[in-house]
Amino acid sequence: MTTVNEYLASVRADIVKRDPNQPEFLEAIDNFFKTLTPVLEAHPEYVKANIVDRLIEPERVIQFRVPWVDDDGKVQVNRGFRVQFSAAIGPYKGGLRFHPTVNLSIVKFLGFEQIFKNSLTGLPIGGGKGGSDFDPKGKSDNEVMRFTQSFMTELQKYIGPDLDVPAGDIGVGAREIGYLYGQYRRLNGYQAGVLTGKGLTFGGSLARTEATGFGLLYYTDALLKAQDMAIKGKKIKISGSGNVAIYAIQKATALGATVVTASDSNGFVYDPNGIDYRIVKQIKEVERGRIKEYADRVETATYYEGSVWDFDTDYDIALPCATQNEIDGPKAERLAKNGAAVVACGANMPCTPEAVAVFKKQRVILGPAKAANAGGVAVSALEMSQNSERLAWTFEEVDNRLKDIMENIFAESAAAAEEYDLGTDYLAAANIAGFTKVADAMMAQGII
Ligand code: NDP
Ligand code: 2IT
Repeated sequence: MTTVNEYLASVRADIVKRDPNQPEFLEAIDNFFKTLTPVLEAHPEYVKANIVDRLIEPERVIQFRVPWVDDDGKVQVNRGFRVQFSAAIGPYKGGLRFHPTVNLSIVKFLGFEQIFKNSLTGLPIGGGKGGSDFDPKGKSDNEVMRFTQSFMTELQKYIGPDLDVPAGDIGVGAREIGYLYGQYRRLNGYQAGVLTGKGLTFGGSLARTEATGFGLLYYTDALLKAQDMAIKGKKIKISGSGNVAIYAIQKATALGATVVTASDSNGFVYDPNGIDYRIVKQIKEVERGRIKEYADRVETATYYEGSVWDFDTDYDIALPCATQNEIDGPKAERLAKNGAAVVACGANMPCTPEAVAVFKKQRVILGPAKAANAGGVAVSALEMSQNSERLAWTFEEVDNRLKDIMENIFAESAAAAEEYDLGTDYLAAANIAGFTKVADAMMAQGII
């Protein structure tokens, strides 16, 4: 009889053969497979129904040309993607990323993780992700609009409020969602629920902008409480200075912590007195500037080139909120040496497998991305609910629901950790809890 580990190894070998050039996707699969053995051993019916092999193959992959004209009148061509990974528990749901590094491997890794993240929210949303290798940096508003309209002209054929509901991710914020929605509406008429993260005047939800960052802190708070720790008084290192980072800084500060760093892909600022999220917001959201400018405005802040994770300072909690694989093995060793006891992931897959192994060895507790950053998509699902009932909830109502959802995600992970005797391995626990619900839905729906 084939053991569970032999089964997983043979599924993995098939992926490597089919998609030899998708390292990020393979990394996401490996992270997942490492944690699946106990649940598959407890549920031989999942293996018999070949659930895992079916899950790792997207239900649909769409790739398309995005031609547009820049401000100099030059014709540019970018590549667009939408990976509709799994609709087992609800319409495909997940963000769009506009960044020069976007390719099929990145979109598939994000789409795959999104399935289980969305399952953990407890809301009826399946997993998908999309984007383009378009770089919004340095582009005029008009260029972003023309690109975005071209992108949506093709994407609109494949999405809909009950089919697939995109939102933002890296490089896609309020401006891009506004243009995307405008073009969708022009082509199809009013359909508020086709995108989330919309502006408040056309169907957006209060607290969606804040949701991922706030949710990250609600999750971290729950995780700390379970270890008899508290956020109040803690020193926190945050990477990134975009949507997730800004509101993580705001909520961490409100909960009584001091956030000493913020970063971008060039460098980072360090301020032992605490980073002021309002200044970061002004620089990044309003002026579309660089984090370096923070140090020009705040006397106690210093700017350094390079990665914030290579900078030595004593701190308690790490919140990576920039991008995948930002913390590798050596950076993880440094993090542990600096005294950090907890890492909670605002970004998707910010820690390499080597980093995760270091955390395990050094007893640094990891709050995995699927759980810790699920607040954004959770409030996206609440935006879909509000669009369906044609109502708008108050900030307080959405924020309270977000808090409940994040606490529930931690509680479910903790329950899975207990059931499978995983200690504080909340990565394995979140994978198992997210997977079980999707697997049960797939079992009930037959071989499709
Ligand atoms: P933004 O585009 O608003 O900000 C991204 C931030 O990360 C910027 O500061 C950017 O710096 C930095 N960054 C991006 N790429 C790199 C890189 N290669 N190296 C170093 N820094 C980098 O994106 P978000 O804040 O929305 O997303 C951040 C992370 O959170 C991503 O991993 C995303 O998938 C994840 N996430 C986002 C959610 C959301 O609702 N927005 C929900 C859940 C997860 P620079 O300006 O120099 O590029
Ligand atoms: O990674 C993510 O969860 C997001 N970028 C948010 C997705 C969403 O649909 O709100």
